[in-house]
This record gives sequence, structure tokens and C-alpha cells, in this order.
Amino acid sequence: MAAFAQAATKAVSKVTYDAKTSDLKNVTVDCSGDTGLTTDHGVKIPDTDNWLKISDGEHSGPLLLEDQISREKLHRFDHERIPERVVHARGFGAHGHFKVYDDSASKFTFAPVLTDSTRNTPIFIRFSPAQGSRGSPDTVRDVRGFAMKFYTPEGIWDLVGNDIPVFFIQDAVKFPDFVHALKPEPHNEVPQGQTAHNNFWDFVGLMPESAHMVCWVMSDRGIPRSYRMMQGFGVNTFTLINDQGEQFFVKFHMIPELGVHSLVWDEALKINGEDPDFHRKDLNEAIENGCPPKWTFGIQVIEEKDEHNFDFDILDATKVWPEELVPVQIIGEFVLDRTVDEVFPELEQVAFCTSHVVPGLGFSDDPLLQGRNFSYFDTQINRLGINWEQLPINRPTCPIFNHNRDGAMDSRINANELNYYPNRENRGHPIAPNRTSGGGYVDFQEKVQGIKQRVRGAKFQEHFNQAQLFYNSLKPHEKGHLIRAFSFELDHCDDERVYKTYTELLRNIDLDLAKTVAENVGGIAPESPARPNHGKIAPSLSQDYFMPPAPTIATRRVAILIADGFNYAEVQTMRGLLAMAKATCWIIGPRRGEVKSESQISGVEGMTINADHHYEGQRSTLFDAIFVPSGPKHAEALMKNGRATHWIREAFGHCKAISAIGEGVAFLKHAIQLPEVDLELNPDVGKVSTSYGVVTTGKYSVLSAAAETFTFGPND
Ligand code: HDD
Repeated sequence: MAAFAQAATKAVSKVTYDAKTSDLKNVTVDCSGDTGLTTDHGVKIPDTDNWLKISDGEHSGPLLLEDQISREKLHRFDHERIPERVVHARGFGAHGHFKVYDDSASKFTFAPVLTDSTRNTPIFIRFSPAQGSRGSPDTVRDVRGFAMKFYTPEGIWDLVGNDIPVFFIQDAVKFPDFVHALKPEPHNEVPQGQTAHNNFWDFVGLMPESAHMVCWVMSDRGIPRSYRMMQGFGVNTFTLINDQGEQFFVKFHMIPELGVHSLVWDEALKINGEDPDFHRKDLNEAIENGCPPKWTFGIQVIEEKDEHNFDFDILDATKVWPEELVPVQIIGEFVLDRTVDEVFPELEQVAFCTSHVVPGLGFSDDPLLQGRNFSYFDTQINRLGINWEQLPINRPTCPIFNHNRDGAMDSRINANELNYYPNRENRGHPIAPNRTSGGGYVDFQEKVQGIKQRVRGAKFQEHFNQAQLFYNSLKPHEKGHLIRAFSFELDHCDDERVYKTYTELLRNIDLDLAKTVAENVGGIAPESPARPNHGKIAPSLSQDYFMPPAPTIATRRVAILIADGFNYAEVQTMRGLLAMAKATCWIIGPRRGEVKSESQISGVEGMTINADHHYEGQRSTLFDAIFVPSGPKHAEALMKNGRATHWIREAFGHCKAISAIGEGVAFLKHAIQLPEVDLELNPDVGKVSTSYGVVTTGKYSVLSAAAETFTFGPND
């Protein structure tokens, strides 16, 4: 199965399969192709540089319309773009595999994808900020889509989640309004990749139900360090059905093995300019360096009888089910271990539908999910046409047979002249639903009663308890970042009705928060809270709760800053240590090319190192840690170089791990110029310990601990 998924997603030039049985086993994919150019209709191209024209060899005459080769080339170019996604237009992803550890979930579901531990289900995941257009930068402040496609023998399961467990709105009918307010404003198409504008804050200020989600987006969750270091959530409440026909409510969780880590805001702002593709490069780099990112997969389950036992409605997508109340049961894991071959056929054309579930899974009456179930298929038709599920990346890896017909780009040959049911040969008949993997889909026989009306339940009317719970659960530094984020965003709103309304709304969450933000942005600093703070906290809402079991710097990017006269042995030792810890290491020098070591410039036949980049070519923001070796002349040269000095100051301001030896320490002191920051010499000479991106080795001194006391260093 995996082979086909692989084949199905490879950019294929020739795919042959037995159309009659749709038997996919004998799929052959020949991507070898000829290196010579042909037209799309297979004719070999004699010349791709000159349009056929009338000419005496000297002067060019008119081009000839008969040149079907040149015309085709221009036609294809003119029609390359398809409608970008109306939200989540920017995105990137990879292929991987999913497996469950055991059949523990069979209490709740008969779906083999969640209960059969012998399976290794091919998956494809696309991560995506929501607001920006397809060409917007990666490290914007935004929610990140976390869309998973499972290619199972029972059909495709699309779990279309986000990296934040709640959403802005409760009822799907508000989605067009929400997106209109979120996206660039219609009169000037500003801003790109930002929520910092009047319309967004006007809308959420008038929609208290969005308060909880807005707090999450304004927290460090809104600026993930990496797609590999963020959680994923199914967000909506789905259902599971077990083989006794019992139904359970379920929420899905994806927990990154590397832990949850974020950028600091100043860093995110700068990376958007320095490397707008930071997150997508980071994902590919990790996979290509043999460090495929891994997540564990968990479920929260509530029995039907317990549905109303909570002070919130469990079908309300603006609410979490606190893990302290409903534990997350880890049932499996997944890894992303293959990068895409080509963006358009795999990432631009991948399409997800929340309505695509496999037997054993179902939908709750969550009003957001029910609306989503309509929207996704509709939007795929608009983007890709009615036969979008025949595109290799979207194609199921199990047999397909039905009476759906024709429509643009229908390439399936059903070889079935009885394209209706019932028919005299009972061809294409329904498959009796039963609670096994071979049965037809089981619709849960749920009893529903009520009257037709446009309402939401009483518990849907409460909007601040969980926003308070989230705020209370943040660590002090997380709270500080959140307050600064609100202040940044509302400072970009120039209509005072907007920022005054929102600072007033913050009184419902926390008085300090409301006062500080109001003072920063010119709102009315409140004297009292709009409601008491219940003071509850849920530790699992802080991202610090999700640290890896064992500290690791695996896949972290470490820059080694050198100038002519550096200590060669130290650099080579550090490179070895970092490689052992599976971190990636980059030499940054005065030039990209040979940099002379200390012994070499002192006339002894010494070694040189080739720098990967020069000081101006990269920035500290693109690295997690910096190491500066010893060497008097090298340290002196660094001290004289403003850009190298800024590297250290900026990294210090971003609380990065910085380490140095000997004269390198003097350079750090010179760069940081904060006498109160005491360079602590690590006493463990020669020992290498690494934790959370902090590299402390041997007699090197480490500044990162000191940097923690600063959220912004001297240069910010
Ligand atoms: Fe959505 C895309 C996630 C609410 C309608 N959504 C889209 C994508 C993600 C999400 C990750 C990008 C998928 C991809 O990579 O192709 N959306 C969510 C989550 C939501 C949510 C987690 C709240 C729980 N979405 C939501 C609502 C509606 C939509 C309420 C409409 C009623 N979403 C869409 C869409 C998109 C989409 C318009 C645009 C592109 C696409 O579907 O394929 O149908």
C-alpha cells in the first residue's frame, strides 16, 4: 500500500493500472522519462528558443500561428495558476507513516486505522498559516493548519486540524464573516500575513466567543519555531463507534517528540525578511538530515452519558476539554520521513475534507464541524474541479467503484455500462454496513429531537472562563509575550473604537492584562475587572508542559562564528559533539570560503576551514545557538566587526544559547556590554551536556542562562 501511496504522489509521467478492477497493485510508475523535450502531445521539440517565423535569415518577419509548439508553451504558461485556498493558502508538508501501538482504542472504535497495530498507514501532512496568501512568509503570527491525510484500506481519512485546540467561532455560518475580517482589507489589500489591522480586531472585539482563540494566537503558540515543534489538534468533536455499536465523543491530539517551542516575536519579525521560507526549509532539512519529525497521537474520549457533565458544551469548538478533566490517551505515533518531490502536484493540489472519515469514525453535532463538512468538498471543486480525488495525491489507495461519472478531467475508466443502480446485473451495489473493516459505512443511529430554529445552547453563551483558564495557566514569560503581542497588534489599529473595544473586552479575562494593554495602546485603563478571575489553572495549556522526555538539541541549528586566527581544534571538537547530538552546524566567517586557523596565521603549517556563509549572508535569527572558539587575533577581528558583534547581541536578546572559549569569551563581553551579566564558567571541564538547544561543553562558558532574564537584549 505504501508503495502505491509513494507512486501515487510521485510526479508521475506514466501511470498504468487495471482500470476494470481499479486494482492498484500493478501500478507502475515510470518517472524515468526521456531527457529530451516533447510537447504535451508527445512530439519531440526541435527548438524551444525561437518561434517559427518568416525571416530572410537576417530580419525577423511575423511569427506564424501555425507554430503549435510555441503556442502550447505559452498556453501552458498562461494557465499555470489555479485559485489559491481561500484560507491557508500558504503551506508546506511531507509524507510519512502512522501506526497505533496496540488495540487499546478498540473500546471506542472498530476502525482498524486506530486499532490494528500491525498496520503502517501512509499519511501526508500539510502545515499552513491561515491568513496570508500563497506567497506570504512562514513565521507570521497566526494559527497553523495541521491537515493529515490517512491513506487507509477502508478509504481516505482527512483529519483537518490546527496547532491550536480551539477556534474563533462556534457556528460555521460565521466563517465567511470571520475570514473577511481576518484577510487583507478590501480597500487596500493590507495587511499580508498579519492580524494586526482594524477589521480583524473590530470583528473579534464584537464576537466575544473568539476571545479564547485570540489569546492562543497572541501567545507563543502563534509563532512556532518549527512545524516539527508544534502540537496538532483535530479541534472539533468527532465520534467513535465501537463494534458493539456504542458511540463516544472524541478529540484528537498530536504531540511533537521534540516538544513545543516558539520564536520570540522580534525574531519572527526578522526571519520573515531574512528567510521567508524558514519553516519549510526547516522541515525538509530535518528529514534530509535523517531526523524525521515524530509526533505521538492521542485521543480524549467522553462517553455519551457524560456529555452534559461539564460547565462547557463539549460540542463547542471555542472550548478545550482540559486534559486534567479528560486525559489524553496516547494510542500511536506518526513520522514524516519523505519530503515532497514537487510542490504543485503534491502540496498545491492536495485537498482535504473533514467529511472524509472511515468506518468507525463519525461526526458529532458540533455546529462548526457540520458546516465544515459542507465547505471543504465545495471549495475543492472550485480549486481543482469535480474529479479532484483522482489526482494522485488525493487518490485513495483502496479500490474505487461507483456510478459517479464524467466531469472535467475524469480519467477513471469504469468499464461499466450499467452506470446506475439498481441494474439487471446488480453491478455497483451498496455494501451492507457492518462494524468490521470490510463493511459499508456505519451511520450511528442517533435519536435527535427538537424544533427547527437558529439558536445555540445555553453553555455556548459563556465565552471567558476558558480564556481566563488559558491566561492563568501561562508561565510568567509566556504572559509577558502575550501582553506584548496584544500591544503590538492593537497598536496597528488606528480606529480608536477598535482598540478601546478590545481593551474593554480584556477586562473579562484579567485586569492586569487589560490595564497593561490599554496603557500601551491608548485604551481606557480599567480600574476593575469585568468579572472575577476564577484563578483556576490547567498546566497542560502552557507550552512548557510539552517538553521532550529527554533534553535534546537534535535538529537544532548551531552557528560557529569565526575569523582568521580561530582555534581549529576547538571548532572541530564542537562540530563533532554537535554531530553526535544530531544538531546541524554551520561555520560563519568573514567570507564564504577559506578561513585561516590560529596556527596557520602564526606561520606554522596550520589548518583552514571553509566557512559555509559570511557574517552578512546570514543572521543569528536563523540559528538556535552560537559558539565562538578561542584565538586572540580571531577575537580581535570579531570585536572590530559590527555585524559579528550584532550576531551576539541579537542572539542574546532572543535568549539564545551562546557559548565561547578563552578569548571568545572576551568577544562576548565586548558584544553584550552588560557588566551585570556574569559569564558563568561551566565547571564541568570536557563534559558535554546538551539540553533544550543549550550547548554547554567543557570549559566553555554559557551565556544563555543569563539571557533568560532578558526578553529583549541591548539591541532591541
Ligand atoms: Fe478550514 C482550509 C483547518 C474552520 C473551511 N481549514 C483549511 C485548512 C486547514 C483548516 C488546516 C487547510 C487545508 C489544506 O492544507 O489544504 N478550518 C480548520 C480548522 C477549523 C476550520 C481546524 C476549525 C475547527 N474551515 C473552518 C470552517 C470552515 C472552513 C468553519 C467553513 C465553514 N477551511 C475551509 C475551506 C478551506 C479550509 C474554505 C479553504 C481551503 C480548503 O478548505 O481546502 O473549505
